[in-house]
Amino acid sequence: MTKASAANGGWIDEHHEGVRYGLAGRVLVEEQSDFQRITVIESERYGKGLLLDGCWMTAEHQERHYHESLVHPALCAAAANERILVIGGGDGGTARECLRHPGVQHLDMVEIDGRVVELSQKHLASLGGGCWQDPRFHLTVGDGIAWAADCTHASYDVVIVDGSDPAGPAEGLFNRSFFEHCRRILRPGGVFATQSESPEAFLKVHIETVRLLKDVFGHADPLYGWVPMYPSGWWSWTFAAVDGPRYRHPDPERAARIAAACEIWSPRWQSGAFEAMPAFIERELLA
Ligand code: SPD
Repeated sequence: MTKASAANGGWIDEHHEGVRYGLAGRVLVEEQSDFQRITVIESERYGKGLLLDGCWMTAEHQERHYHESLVHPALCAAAANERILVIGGGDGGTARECLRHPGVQHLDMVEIDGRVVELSQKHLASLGGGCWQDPRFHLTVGDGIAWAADCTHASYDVVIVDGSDPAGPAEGLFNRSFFEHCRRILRPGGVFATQSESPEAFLKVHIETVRLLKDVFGHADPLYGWVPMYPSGWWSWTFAAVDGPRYRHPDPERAARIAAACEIWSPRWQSGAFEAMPAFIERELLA
């Protein structure tokens, strides 16, 4: 069970399977939306941060680990990166990284919880940066699963899922029929990307997600990195494509332009991160 103890003597913790992952700080906002409990905090080390249903989502001074890893392998390698769909991502960090790519002409972001967007705009403004005003950016507050199901085929060059753990509103973001719609709405040469949990703290979900994506798309590979505030700190993102593992081969021109201003991502880092599959995961995936 995962829960946060927000008023725990100056510590804000996510509890997960007998371990606490905490930051020293104070709670700024705590409220129940129509979908989840939203907590905004001010931490000593990482600036302002966001929890949903007691689980760490992001924080100002470490969000780039997560958002750069999720976005750039896909946008640097899809055949085109003109039309992008982001499902979830209400804090704006994923959209911000996508919009750094000059090839992007239109980005739809479909976030189920409008309060996450409002509170992020107010308290975590650096996450979205200029995305909220960017004319290429189009926000819909609604159900991303229904959006994907209702889309006509071949609508997007890249589909990115930036959801929370598979419980509550994000549960349906990890199942076969959702992934099949994501494949259907990708243009030829398109790339799908999703956060795929921790190989330590969420091993079963991680393995099942990678297996399912391989089955649905034909090609899928996890990339391993870290998000220090998340359970275990060790995290993964999985990329999938129909026509081959094109996400492993960033276009050199796109990559050079983007990597110059990245904190974590570079073609070299990405290459190592795809190779950094631990032996026990390799065995599981081969089984
Ligand atoms: N266990 C946390 C998984 C959260 C993934 N989404 C984070 C949202 C950042 N934009």
